[in-house]
Amino acid sequence: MTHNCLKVYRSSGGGEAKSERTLAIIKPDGLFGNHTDAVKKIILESGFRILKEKIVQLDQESAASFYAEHSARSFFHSLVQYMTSGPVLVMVLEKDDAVSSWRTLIGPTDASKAKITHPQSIRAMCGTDAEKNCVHGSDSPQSAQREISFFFDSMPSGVQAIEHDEL
Ligand code: RTP
Ligand code: MG
Repeated sequence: MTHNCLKVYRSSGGGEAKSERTLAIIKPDGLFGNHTDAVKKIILESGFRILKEKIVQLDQESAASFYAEHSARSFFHSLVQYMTSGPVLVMVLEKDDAVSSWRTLIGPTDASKAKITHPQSIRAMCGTDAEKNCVHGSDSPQSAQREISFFFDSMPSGVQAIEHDEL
């Protein structure tokens, strides 16, 4: 039996490290731009384990549901259009402090600013602007649990899984 937000507390020579899971997405611009291999290389070299992955095509209802917290924002409609413009690669990543580690690795939301302030970040590498920023990362352990469940437990009917050779 697996747990979506499993935390394993263990001794690590003086401190406690917690193994944690987060949801990462390579968004349509990342897939279209052939950035998948480069992003996955960074993920693995940073010590994450990719526990699960699949390519899916979101429809408007499922994209809106995934980003429901932003439904009142001016950019919401455009965000839904963007996230449904092509397939996305969703991954469950695991390592100590996975949520914050992955957020640090991807960098600021606005990729155009990330190119200046965080040039080593993933969004600086493959994002474009405040919307088309190549990758997603859960913003808290609670969000990670919801988002992992969204894609891997109760797949909404508007999420179309696409054949993936590596699985
Ligand atoms: P994400 O959820 O995708 O990991 O991104 P985030 O936490 O860094 O940013 P968030 O505030 O949650 O926004 C979700 C996504 O909405 C798009 N966005 N567009 N046009 C805009 O001003 C704007 N602001 C945000 C981005 O695709 C952002 O990742
Ligand atoms: Mg967010």
